[in-house]
Amino acid sequence: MNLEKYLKRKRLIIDRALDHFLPSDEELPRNLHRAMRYSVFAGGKRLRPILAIASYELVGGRGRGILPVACALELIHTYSLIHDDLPCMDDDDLRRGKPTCHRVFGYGMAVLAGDALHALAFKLLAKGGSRKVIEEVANSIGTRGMVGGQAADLEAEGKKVGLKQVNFIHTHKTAALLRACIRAGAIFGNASAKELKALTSYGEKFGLAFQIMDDVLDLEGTEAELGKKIGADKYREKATYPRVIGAGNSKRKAKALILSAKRELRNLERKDILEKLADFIVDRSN
Ligand code: GRG
Repeated sequence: MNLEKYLKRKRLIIDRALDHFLPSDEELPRNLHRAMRYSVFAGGKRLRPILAIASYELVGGRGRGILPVACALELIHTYSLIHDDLPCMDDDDLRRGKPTCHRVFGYGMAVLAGDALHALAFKLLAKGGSRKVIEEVANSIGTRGMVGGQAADLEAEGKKVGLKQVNFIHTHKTAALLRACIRAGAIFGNASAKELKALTSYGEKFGLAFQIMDDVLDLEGTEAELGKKIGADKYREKATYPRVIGAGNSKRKAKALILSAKRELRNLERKDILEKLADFIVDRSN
């Protein structure tokens, strides 16, 4: 199947579902709901819900029952971006090509919009009805996942770091949620033990490669393509792969991880989309 067509079709379905699940702009408190919708519909790639759906479909899942879970993953991602952009974290003015949530709605409303998206995500996960999926996602975004990685990332700013530390940050801050998206789709679709094992390994490698390429794009991308200021990692002396091993080696590492991620799928059926998604994230420009 053509990946571009697949992405377009899934994005449409996901956006319609997000629109349905989010409170309307007119519901009180209006500014809070406007801030939530502003950030969710600012134009993300919808990679996380698409990974969950693709993984669900790989294990034989069909239909739209996965949508509350898929949308929950996008809401969690958006909450993390809103909080990450705040002055107390990365202090960014631009996200997804638009002024960041706190620039438009103020600091307090941005914190609350993130909190409310987080809460709504768990309501949707509960609607999905799988305790295992709820646990999977909660583990991936807590202290042993995204939030723990973000804490390590903040602490590493401006300090000399080694590969071990950068790997810890990347696997927790970014890869843990991506891996959970793939596992959540598989668990929701009643994956076999063999399928879940292969998809978990694929998710780990995919997640790390994704963050390494994000580091590279911060150096080599453009503001127009990325929809955010570039060079911010260097300016803030962030713990990144290029800082430790250089941009060329970082790209080689990401490509090797993607090759290895695809190899994990070799004994599975219906792997076409996940293989193409893996190539997409190393070839992407945003
Ligand atoms: C604040 C709890 C908390 C966590 C923040 C996700 C995160 C942790 C920080 C975001 C900083 C960042 C840019 C990390 C790089 C990886 C990443 C999440 C990139 C953005 O994801 P994309 O490219 O974004 O999928 P879109 O906009 O397409 O959804």
